[in-house]
Amino acid sequence: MSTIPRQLVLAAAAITLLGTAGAAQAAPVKPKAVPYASVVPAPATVAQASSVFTLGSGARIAASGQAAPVGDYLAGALRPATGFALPVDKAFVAHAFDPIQLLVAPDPSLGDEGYQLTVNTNSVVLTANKPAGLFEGVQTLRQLLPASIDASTKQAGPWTIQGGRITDHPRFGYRGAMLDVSRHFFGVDTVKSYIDEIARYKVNTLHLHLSDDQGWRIQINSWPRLATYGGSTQVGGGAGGYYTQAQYKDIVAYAASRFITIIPEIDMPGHTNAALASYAELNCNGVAPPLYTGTDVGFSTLCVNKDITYKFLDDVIGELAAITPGPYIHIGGDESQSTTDADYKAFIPKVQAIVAKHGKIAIGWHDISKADLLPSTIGQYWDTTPTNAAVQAAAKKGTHFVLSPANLAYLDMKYTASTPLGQDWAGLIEAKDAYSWDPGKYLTGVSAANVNGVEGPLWTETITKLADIQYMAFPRLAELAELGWSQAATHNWTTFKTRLAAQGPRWKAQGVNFYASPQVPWAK
Ligand code: NGO
Repeated sequence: MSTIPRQLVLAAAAITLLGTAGAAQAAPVKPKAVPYASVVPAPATVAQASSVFTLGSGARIAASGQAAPVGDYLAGALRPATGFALPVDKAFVAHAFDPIQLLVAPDPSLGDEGYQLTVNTNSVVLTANKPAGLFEGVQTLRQLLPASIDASTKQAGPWTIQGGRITDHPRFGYRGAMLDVSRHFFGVDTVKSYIDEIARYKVNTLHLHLSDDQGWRIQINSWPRLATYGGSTQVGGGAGGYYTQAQYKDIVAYAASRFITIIPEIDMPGHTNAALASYAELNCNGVAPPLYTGTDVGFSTLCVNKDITYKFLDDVIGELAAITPGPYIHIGGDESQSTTDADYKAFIPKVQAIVAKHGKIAIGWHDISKADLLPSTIGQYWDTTPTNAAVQAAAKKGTHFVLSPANLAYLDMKYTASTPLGQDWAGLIEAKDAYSWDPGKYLTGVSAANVNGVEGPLWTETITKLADIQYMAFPRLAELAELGWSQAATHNWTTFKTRLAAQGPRWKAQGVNFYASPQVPWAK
């Protein structure tokens, strides 16, 4: 990892000294730029030079063809704090006079999300094999500007970027966050804000936990009471809510414009009280239970032996698949304590078949490993110990996993005993703990080749607003994103905590309510 070259620091110090001594011809002081070593997640290859680029008020951004939407996004990100017009030049393929150039050009070595960023005194050139890579490169570029770039109002500048070259690509293809919108409901704007914040750390997946005992949060036209009745409350008895299909599509499109795939989850066969309360015929005894606003788990189950259950799931998954362009439908499958083992093992294959019929790949909490899995089905590991016989057996047959160990990756765990929000059943997760594991080596008997990546779930039994989401997610989601993106060789808490520290002023500028862990030497 490079830092500011020592000679540059010394030269700057010498110039300052000359200045105070009142020297006649003081050389212009090079503006201070953000060192490459403060980018989170750490890029794969970094070569910092001594040149510095300064973004001027007349700057244009060249971004034509496939690069154009990313150019618009970059301009939108930089306009508020700079106050510059930053027109996006879409007419040329790399306009040589535009100081910022975004280019999609075939380079398989960069893969789907890799990019190369080259900065010298006169230009910033970002190239990628795919638009997604360009977008991830833009996140790096934003972090190389002073933290005040993230303010929503005009700031002073100067808008410097350290010269050099970064070549980057991710370690894992799946880098996710999960938001539980069932225990407490969050509106479209809150979800969009969270999408914007997670995109900064190259997170590319947002899993929405759309149903649970306490609330059903997505309109299903063929079973309308799921949302209108099943979505009418939440933990503690508040009003709840649900997304119309139009609102869900809006979230999906917004996420896609940030290169984030939405994964909708309908939890089953347990965690289904909201559905069971909405339609009596889904219950084995034909009686609908009351709505539930507590926080117990494991008490509900769909009626595995009724045909109507599979008609219901076919309708729900069919409607959801039709409005979900991403490849996955999450089928939950966790904590089915009220379903017999035999029923569970019969149920999971049937649901996988329904998901496949609608052209999607099933993901389920790792509990599904005890059932027969389709080769494409993915497990999401959430236990607190790395050894699990059913998971190992499934991996041996080829199942891939996304890792969310509850004692390392759960964003709803408290940081310390005095954290006002969250739970502690899986333990306390301070900043250092969240970084203290290697996803490639975590699961006993499962090779890194079977690990698709990581996800930070935020369960919301105690979380009621955006500021709470932010407080639990940051800094830990940025740490998890680094474990997912950065190469194993960069893994080092001592250097990482300094990089993480550089995010503090950025979150402040963005108005993000982060937890200022005493383990991190936060930059001012
Ligand atoms: C568990 C449980 C959820 C809880 C969460 C709270 C899983 C996969 N199922 O994780 O219902 O909300 O813990 O931390």
